[in-house]
Amino acid sequence: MTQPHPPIPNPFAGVEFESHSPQAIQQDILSHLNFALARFPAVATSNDWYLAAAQAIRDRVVRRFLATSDSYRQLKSRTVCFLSAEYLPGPHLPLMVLNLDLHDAFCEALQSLGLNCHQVYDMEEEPGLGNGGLGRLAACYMESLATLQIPTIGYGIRYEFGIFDQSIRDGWQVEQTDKWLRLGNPWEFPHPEICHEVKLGGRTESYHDQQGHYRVRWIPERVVKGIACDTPILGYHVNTVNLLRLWKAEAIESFDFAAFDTGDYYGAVQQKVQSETISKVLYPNDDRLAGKLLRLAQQAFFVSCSLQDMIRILRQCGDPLEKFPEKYAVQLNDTHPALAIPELMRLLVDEHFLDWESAWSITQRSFGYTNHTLLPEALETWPVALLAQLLPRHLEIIYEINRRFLDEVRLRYPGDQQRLQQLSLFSEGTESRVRMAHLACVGSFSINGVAELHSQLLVDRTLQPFYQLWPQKFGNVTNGVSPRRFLALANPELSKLLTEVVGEKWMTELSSLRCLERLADDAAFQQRWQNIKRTNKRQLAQIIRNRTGVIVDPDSLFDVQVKRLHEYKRQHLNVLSVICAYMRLKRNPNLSIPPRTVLFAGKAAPGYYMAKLMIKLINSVADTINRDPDVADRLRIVFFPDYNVKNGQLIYPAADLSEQISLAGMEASGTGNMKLAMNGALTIGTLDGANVEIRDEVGAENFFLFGLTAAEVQAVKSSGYSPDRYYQTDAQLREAIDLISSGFFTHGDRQCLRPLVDNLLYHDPFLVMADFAAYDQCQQRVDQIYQQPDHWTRMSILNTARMGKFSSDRSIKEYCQNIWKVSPQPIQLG
Ligand code: 26W
Repeated sequence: MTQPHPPIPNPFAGVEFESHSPQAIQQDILSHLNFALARFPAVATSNDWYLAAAQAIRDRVVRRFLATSDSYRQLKSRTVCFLSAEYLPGPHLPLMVLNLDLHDAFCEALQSLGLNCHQVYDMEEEPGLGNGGLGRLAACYMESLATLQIPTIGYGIRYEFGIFDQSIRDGWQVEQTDKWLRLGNPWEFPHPEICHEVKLGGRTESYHDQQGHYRVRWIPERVVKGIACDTPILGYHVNTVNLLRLWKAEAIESFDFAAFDTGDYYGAVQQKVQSETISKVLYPNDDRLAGKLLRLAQQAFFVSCSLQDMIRILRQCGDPLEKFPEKYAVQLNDTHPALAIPELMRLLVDEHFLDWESAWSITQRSFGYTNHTLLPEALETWPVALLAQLLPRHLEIIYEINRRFLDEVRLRYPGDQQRLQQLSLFSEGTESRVRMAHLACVGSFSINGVAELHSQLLVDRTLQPFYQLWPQKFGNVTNGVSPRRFLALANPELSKLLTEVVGEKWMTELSSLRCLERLADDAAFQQRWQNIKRTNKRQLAQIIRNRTGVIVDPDSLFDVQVKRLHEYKRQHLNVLSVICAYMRLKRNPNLSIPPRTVLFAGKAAPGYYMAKLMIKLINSVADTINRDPDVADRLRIVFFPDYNVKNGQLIYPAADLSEQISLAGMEASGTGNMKLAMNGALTIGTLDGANVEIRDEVGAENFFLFGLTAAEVQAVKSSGYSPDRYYQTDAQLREAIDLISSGFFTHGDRQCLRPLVDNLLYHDPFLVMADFAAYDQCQQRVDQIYQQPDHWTRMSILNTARMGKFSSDRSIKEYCQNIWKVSPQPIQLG
């Protein structure tokens, strides 16, 4: 442990050493280019300039980072510890510049060096340390927590390879490894001295200590070390810089000298390689559990490092372990970090010698659990055999938690055998498994879903028996997104207009955009609104052309479905309706519908065959339709490759229509729906996830609703669903499906898309066929209204005006008040 340093006077006290003038920034950039990168301007590459510029900005962030850390050392209030296996922060530099209020000075400084700030921003590789919604939400929350000046540490894994890069070859997805660290990461501070050891494998042994207490020790097969890699998270126009601490796995010794001495050089190095493997790569699945030992090791690794770190800090503050729940609110971002519950028990009982009851009381008062999915196949369960192999002590602890929990249940519901089975942390099937959601429920004081409907379905279905036991634990916090990133950075033109109307306050009080309502019918304002959308669409059209070769018309309706590829999200429903529109146009070239550009983007999990086939379907239909001169100026389809935060920021501002067409009851919340609506896109969607609340806010008349409700879905399924009925009775649907089957889109190949068609005809687990007619009709209403620009623009303005609720600031305030009981701690710069 580091010794506290005797106080020394602050050498910078009273010194104005941080200037925000363009000249000072320019000087700093040059100085970093010279002294940090050992380069001079004449030979500097674009990446050198990016690194030097980033470091100049970083200095200003670090000053606030240190002030924040220093102030938190004396903190008596609670710190939020956000545990998430995934973070998708997007490019850091533009956000840091915005949050420091340095945009103009920074661009001017670069200009005087002959550089353009957008070209410099473009050099940054984004950290793709997540799959989709869950990881991006974690990043929005970290940004809002800093903006709201809440002491926070985000803990996670520093994957060396994040989510794969996607390209499209012959219509199929091709995955490339993401090498985000290749050119250096200026935002990361590695702290090898902040490290914790994590045990894995082996066996346990019981013994009696000197006082005669029964104790257990774990004799691991191997031990790995986690090194802290810190990224500063700056709030908007505040001095707060919170900490994102990601753990990198290393071997405890670089070489096993015993093996080395016996001449087994490779064996010696192997151990090092094996240890480092733990944080090597992100699992690219967001649909089902890859029942992989390595994934379990990742989860155990990062929760153990994080909890040991919290205990270290607690000790450093001189507080006893009993203070843990007063010092920390630990939030579990889904069940991926749920092993934190047995791990905290293990640390308290085995390593710090607390008795079980005290340890359990500490644990239960520390954790909150957020559920992000209702899909049964995405609810994590781990085979007992796997846990026994990798985490034998955790398994014992989980058994003990379960034993005591079920005793409680027996007292509450005497003789109710079925309830015991429903609630047990273990499921009994062909192999026994641990249900991680149950573990999270039992070990937490708070359980929440991420949208009203989702939280209701948790209570009514997925976690119903837990709700009956502890209704007071349950709540809802509807997701939100950062208006700084998804409006201010993504859509500078619209932001300027918003600031002109309401002032800058919309950036932190998004509800203030309500005053736009009074301008919704103002012709001059509408014109400006349309001009901005049009400019954004022109820019996106250019990018689409550069990246895909497809030429799209900026005056067409930009219809956007961007999200992970998944059957429940129903990209194929969209495609079927596009095919129907195509056929209508072929039959009747005079059809009065506006030209449309249908844009898709998203990654498919590499092992998810149907999702990959959906990408192939989209591209096949796109190729065929885009090549047909009959519809050349009427319909275009684009698959925009490599959807990530950066590309999302290019797409949202240009969208007219936002496709949120998941089967009701399947999408926990959605957050793309919020980003798009904020940017003035109108939603076509089902009553699913946060769509329900978006529609409530913007008004039913400003939302294109279609489809079965969650309750109707359940009724259809339980009365025996037959997709074939729709094929038989709906001539248009049949024609679209037959066209795919005929090989029309696949150069005569009738086999290629067969599994997708068969799945629709004979299984259709997500009721594409049942919702088709309603969707297709709804799209025709969209066409009609788009042809009335005043009407459409009014709806668009009202969407942006009424999205206040969906700022992540609102979500975080609810977590702070209702769950974490924490309050802002402003930071003064010394
Ligand atoms: C075990 C494999 C696995 C991996 C990741 C299963 C499930 C996940 C995530 C929970 C999937 C996810 O990202 N869920 C999304 O979370 C968002 C933020 O709350 C919601 O907006 C989305 O509706 C939800 O799908």
